[in-house]
Amino acid sequence: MRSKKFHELLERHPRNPILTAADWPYPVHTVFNPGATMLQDGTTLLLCRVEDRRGISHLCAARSKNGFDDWVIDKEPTFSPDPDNHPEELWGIEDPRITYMPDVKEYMIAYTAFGKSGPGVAIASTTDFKTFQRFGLVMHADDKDAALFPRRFNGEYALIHRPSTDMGAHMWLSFSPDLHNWGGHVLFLPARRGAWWDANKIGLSPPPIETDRGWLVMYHGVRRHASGSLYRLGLALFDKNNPETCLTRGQSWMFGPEAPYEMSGDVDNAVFPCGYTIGEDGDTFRMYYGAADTSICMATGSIREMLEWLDCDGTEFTGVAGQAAERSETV
Ligand code: BMA
Repeated sequence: MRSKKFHELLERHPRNPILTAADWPYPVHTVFNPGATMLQDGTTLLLCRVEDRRGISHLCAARSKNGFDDWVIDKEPTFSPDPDNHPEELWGIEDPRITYMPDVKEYMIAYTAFGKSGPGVAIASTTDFKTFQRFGLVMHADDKDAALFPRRFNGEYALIHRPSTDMGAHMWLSFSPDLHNWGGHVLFLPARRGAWWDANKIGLSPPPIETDRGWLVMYHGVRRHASGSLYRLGLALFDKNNPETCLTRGQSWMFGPEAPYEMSGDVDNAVFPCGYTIGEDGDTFRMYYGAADTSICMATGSIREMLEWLDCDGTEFTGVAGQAAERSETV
C-alpha cells in the first residue's frame, strides 16, 4: 500500500503553470508536453510542443537559468514539420524526449511524427538546438512515446517505444547499431488488465533515469472512463546492464491530475511529462509536464525517495522469468 510518508512524492511548483500560450512570442493555441535537458552552462532547455491555430504541432525551445521562470523563448518555431521531405510529418511533430549521448556529444530527440498512416516514432539529433539532423521514421505507425537510453548496450542504441495494436498498447524495447536499423524487439512493460489504473494502455513518460540501482522508468497509464481518459504516472525499475529485465513495478500511481490546470483544458485530466532535469546533488528531480494538453508545469521530487517508494509499493519481479509470469497474467 502507498505509505503516508510518500503522499507528496512530487511537489507542484507554486507558480504552475510555468509556461502558457500567452507567453509565446508568436500566436499559438497551446504549449505542452516539453522535452527537457540541462545544457553545459546549467541553463534548463525545454523543447516545447506547440500546437498552432491549425491544430498542427511543432517544437519550440524555451531557456531559463533557474528552470522555472524568466524563460527566453525562440522567436519562431525551432524545429518544424517538413512534410515535403518527410511526409510522415504532414500533421505535425509532437512530444519530444531528449537524451544526451555523452559518447557522441549529441542530443538525440525521439518524437512523434504524425502523418497519414497515424503517429510513428522519428529521431533527430542536434548539438545546439538550432540545426537538426533527421534520421526519419524509425518505428512506423501506430507507435509513439519513445526515448533513447543515454548509453549503448553491447554497442547498440536502445529505444523504448509504445506500439499500439488491437491487443493493447504496451511498452517495447528495440536495439540498433546505427539508429536506422532496428531489431531485437522485446516486450519491456505490459499494460495491466481489468480495473488497474494502468490497464490496457501505457507509455513511456520522460526518458529513463539512470540510478545506482538501475533504470528508473516513469510511465503513464491511461484509464478509460465513461467521461474520458485519465492520465496518471507510475514507476518501474529495470536492470542497469540488461534493461529488458524489470526488477520492480509500482502497484499504485504516484502522480495524477489534481490541480485545476491539470483537470481542465483541451484534454481534461492529463499530466504528461516528456522530460526532467537532475540537480547538482544528483538527487533533485525536476519533472516538466504538459497539463491538460494546454500548458507546461513543473513538479519536484527526489530520486532516492522515488526508489524508496518503489521498495514499499512495488511488486518484485524475479528477473526475466518474473516478467514472463506477469506478462502471461496481464497480456
Ligand atoms: C497521448 C499523446 C499526448 C497527449 C495525451 C493526452 O496519446 O497524444 O500528446 O498529451 O495523449 O491527450
